[in-house]
Amino acid sequence: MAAKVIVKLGGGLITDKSSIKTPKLDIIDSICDEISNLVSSGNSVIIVHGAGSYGHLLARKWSLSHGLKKNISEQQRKAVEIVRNDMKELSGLVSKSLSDRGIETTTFPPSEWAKNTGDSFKGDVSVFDSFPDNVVPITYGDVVNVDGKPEFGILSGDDLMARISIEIPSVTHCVFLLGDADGMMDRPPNLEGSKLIELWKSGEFVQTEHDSEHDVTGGIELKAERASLISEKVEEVWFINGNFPERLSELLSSGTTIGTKIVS
Ligand code: IP8
Repeated sequence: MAAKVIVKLGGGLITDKSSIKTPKLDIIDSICDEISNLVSSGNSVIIVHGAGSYGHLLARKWSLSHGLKKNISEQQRKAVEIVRNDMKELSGLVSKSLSDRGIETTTFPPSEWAKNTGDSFKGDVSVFDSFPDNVVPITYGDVVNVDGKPEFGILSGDDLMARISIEIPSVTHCVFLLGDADGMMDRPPNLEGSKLIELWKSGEFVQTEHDSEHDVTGGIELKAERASLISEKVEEVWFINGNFPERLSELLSSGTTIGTKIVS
């Protein structure tokens, strides 16, 4: 049976997080190879991607996730425009890679259709379900307008994943592709001896580490929270190592792969 898959390309997977606007083009291409295989086999795919060094570094420098601050408002407003344009550029790299593989895409910049942050943001996600199976809609974490004094804030791709997966009735698989681990690990992946958790239930303890130097959104903790919310509705919710995108096809064809399955 054909699947409807929503995939998040983590920002740390498709960019070098520590170096401003540094895309990992070979990784983007290898993921797009895999996505084009999935689409050619009759599955439908929706892409959400993170910001990595196209968003987090400037957002952190100008405290964009905390909204407007009087003493730096001018610089912040400039930074908002820069990040929005940079995110369009990063998204353009993903859509170009897919179009090089013969896959048609349509991109929805959240700054143009979403308002407010967190998973209760305002915005109609039903549009992501309005395409033929051979067209791939793309959206991403972005700086969005926020009601009231803050004026703007950061809407994470993880919140978009939650809303799209929960509100589109036919989603069969929701996959978070990670850049630095095979799935959810029992302690930070850079620690020696950290082990893959194959099945993770919301509330089970894991020792995590938040990269606040590079990350203005919630890192693995936010992903885990949103994934467990999604797992109440979608049967197959997974964290997979995006450096091995072929694991996506393996998951679809055999029902399992190396990674973490999130259950409610
Ligand atoms: O990387 C963050 O989105 P995420 C968006 O999906 C920006 O959390 C602009 C930092």
